[in-house]
Amino acid sequence: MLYWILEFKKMCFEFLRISETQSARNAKGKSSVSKMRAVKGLFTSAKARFKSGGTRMGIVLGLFNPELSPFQKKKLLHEFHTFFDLNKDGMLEWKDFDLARQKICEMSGWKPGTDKYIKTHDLFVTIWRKLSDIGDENMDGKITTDEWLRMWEKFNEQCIKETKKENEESPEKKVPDWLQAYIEYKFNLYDRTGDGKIDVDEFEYVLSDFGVPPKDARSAFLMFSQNNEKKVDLEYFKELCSDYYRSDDPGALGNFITGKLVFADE
Ligand SMILES: [Ca+2]
Ligand SMILES: [Ca+2]
Repeated sequence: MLYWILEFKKMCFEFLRISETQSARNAKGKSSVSKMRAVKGLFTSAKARFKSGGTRMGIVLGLFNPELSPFQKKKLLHEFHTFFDLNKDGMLEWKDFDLARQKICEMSGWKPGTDKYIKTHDLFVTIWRKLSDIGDENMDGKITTDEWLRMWEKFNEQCIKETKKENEESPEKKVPDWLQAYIEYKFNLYDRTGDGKIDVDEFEYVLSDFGVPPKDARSAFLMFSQNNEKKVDLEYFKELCSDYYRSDDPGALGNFITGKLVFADE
C-alpha cells in the first residue's frame, strides 16, 4: 500500500512537471492555464489525503451518503452525454444503444449474419432492457438525465442497505448488472488488437471517435496506467470503471477512464 502511494505521488509530480513544461512552451492562454490549475488542485487534494493517512476508504468514497455529490453527478452526466447519448438528443433510447452496437460491429469488421454480429446485437438488447427496467421511471422508452441520476442514487441507497445487512467488504466496487456487460463491451471496443489489454494508442484512437482530444486521452492513460507500469487488462479496467461510476474520491485513478482530465468548474 505504502509503495503504491509513493509511486502515485512520484507519478503525479512527474505528470505536473511534464504538463507545466508543455504549458509554458505552448502558452495556450487562459483556459489551458485554468485547466492546469484545476489538475494541480486535484493532485494537491489527493496528496493531502495520502499525507493524513488515516482516512478510511469508505468515507473517502462517500458511500455512507446515498445522495450523489456534485463531483459524482458531473462524472455520471459526462458519461451520459459523451458515451451513451450517441445521437446527442439529450436522452437515452434504444436508438443510442443500436448506434453503439453498429459502431463496434463496423470498427471490428463484423458483418451482418456472423456469429459476432448476432451476439453483439443480443448483448445490446439485454443491456438496454436491464437499464430501462431500472432507469426509465415513467416507462416512456427514454431515460432522461434526471432519471439517470435518480437511478444512480437509488443504486447507492441499495448498496448502503446491503452493506448494513451483510457487512460486505467492498460495496464501493459494485456496479449494476447491465453495467458489467457494458464495461466488457467497452473494454473490447478499446482493445482493438484483441490481445487482452489496452495500450495508449488504442485508447487515443477509440476516444478520438467520441471527440476526446488526443493529448487529453494520452495524459489520462498515463495517469491510470501509472506511467505505463500497470497493465490495463479487463480486471484492472473493471476496477477503474467502478471507481468512475461509484467513487466520490477526486484522487481515484478511475476518474481518468473517459479521457477527461478535470471535472471541477472551470
Ligand atoms: Ca439519445
Ligand atoms: Ca423516461
